[in-house]
Amino acid sequence: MIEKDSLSSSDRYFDLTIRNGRVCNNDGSSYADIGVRDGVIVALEPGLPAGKQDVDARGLWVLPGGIDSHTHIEQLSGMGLMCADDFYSGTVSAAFGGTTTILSFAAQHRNDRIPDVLADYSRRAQEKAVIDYGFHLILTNPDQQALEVDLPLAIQSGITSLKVYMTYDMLKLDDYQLLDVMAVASEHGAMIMLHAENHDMIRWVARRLLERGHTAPTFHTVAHDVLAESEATQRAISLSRLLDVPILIVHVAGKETVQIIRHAQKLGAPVYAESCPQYLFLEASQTDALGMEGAKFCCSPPPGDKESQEAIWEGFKDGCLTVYSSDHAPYRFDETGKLPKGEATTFKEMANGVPGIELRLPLLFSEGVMKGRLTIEEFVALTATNHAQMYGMSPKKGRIAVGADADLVLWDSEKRVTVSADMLHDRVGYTPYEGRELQGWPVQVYSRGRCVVRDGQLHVERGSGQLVARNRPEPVLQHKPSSGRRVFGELLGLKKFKNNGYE
Ligand code: DUC
Ligand code: ZN
Ligand code: ZN
Repeated sequence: MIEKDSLSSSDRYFDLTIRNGRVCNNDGSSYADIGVRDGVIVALEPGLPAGKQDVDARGLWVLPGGIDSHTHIEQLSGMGLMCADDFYSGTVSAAFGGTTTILSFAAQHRNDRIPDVLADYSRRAQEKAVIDYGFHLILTNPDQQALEVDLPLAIQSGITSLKVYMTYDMLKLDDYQLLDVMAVASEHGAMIMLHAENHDMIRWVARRLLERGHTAPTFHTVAHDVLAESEATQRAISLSRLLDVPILIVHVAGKETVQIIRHAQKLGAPVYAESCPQYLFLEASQTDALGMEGAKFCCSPPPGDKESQEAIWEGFKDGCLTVYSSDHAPYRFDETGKLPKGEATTFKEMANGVPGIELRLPLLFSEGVMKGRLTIEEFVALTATNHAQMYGMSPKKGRIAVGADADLVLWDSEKRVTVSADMLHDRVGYTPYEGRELQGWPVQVYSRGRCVVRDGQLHVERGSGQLVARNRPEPVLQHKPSSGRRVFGELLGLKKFKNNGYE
């Protein structure tokens, strides 16, 4: 039996205890104390003795650290624009918002070799990150070397997810290439994340708009019609069903897209989906009267109308949408990002994306949990547990449990905050959520038992984050090849990932 609180702090068994808080996971909550040694949770029960560092969490929720599985950090865009956040500022900002793990993108440009890309991003993150991190590969050149050598090696090394684009001149893969990549993912066990928008619809509409002088940011929304998203999503799902391989549609915006995904899921297709704060809390019409300022709200796909917002809420509630990520795309409102040609920048030339890494969780806590749209368990699932499962980080990440990393966030559900760009820790300089009143805030943040944020201060060093070891995604491991596609797969020599495949 461990001695009680009278032990001197150097004799205490736990390095850290968090006591008297209400601990919540994706499947329930209870009052329990948490004991941490060497960065790992080793005890979880009421009545633990104090550790060397003892935190009183009375009156607070203790939740798993947030996992943000869609962030763009220190990434060069296809248009050659560099994000404003590097792995230091991006991870500091994430931590202040209650996130303890990010997955970011290692972006291949068409002439880059995949091993070089991965090595480059890993080196930069290792030097700067203050919380744990991992990478998805953005694949833009699925040539023979990539398909036969580099991708299989990357997947085996733990890069078990990759993002591919169906639009953007510099990034886009055609359907044939998408099938090639899906076949590799199926054979080696990786999750394909798809940016699903119809390239030619966008290109055609954009040209007509520009020819008629409609260049302002608000026309970005017109060019990216909701049908571009829903058509491409339907097509991506058909391609994935042809090969019977799991996919995840990222940054879902529109109601029709949610309906298409739900329909496919009802048919038993292994289709997963993500949405983001901008599709719950921003609206297309917000850019109408803003002139160039509208660029601060522009991302792809663009936010929809009220009905689409409702559909995203419903999708989160009924499990159609599995992960809630920021899609933090930090571009400044100047020539480095949103305005490469100053006031003369057209909607086609501005950097795409909005910042949100720090406000992702407070927005959902306030609007979802505090307003009764989500239970706190659903909040935990959408912000942490499901990400860990989706990207092969369970059981170390995403839950408060013995054996898991001590990634813990103390939430004060009474604390009220008015959002302003000045209080945030990214390097963007604005937020599309300026002036919002939020209730509930992450007041203390621990990563592998290290206090990262407390009393509004950062307590860890640059470079103290670690690369997260990643297994294959659970939806990939659990996927049972459909018997209806077996003969087809055998005829084409499609090998399934060995753990559950045909062999
Ligand atoms: N896709 C993203 O995932 N983020 C920003 C812009 C984009 O097109
Ligand atoms: Zn995208
Ligand atoms: Zn993104």
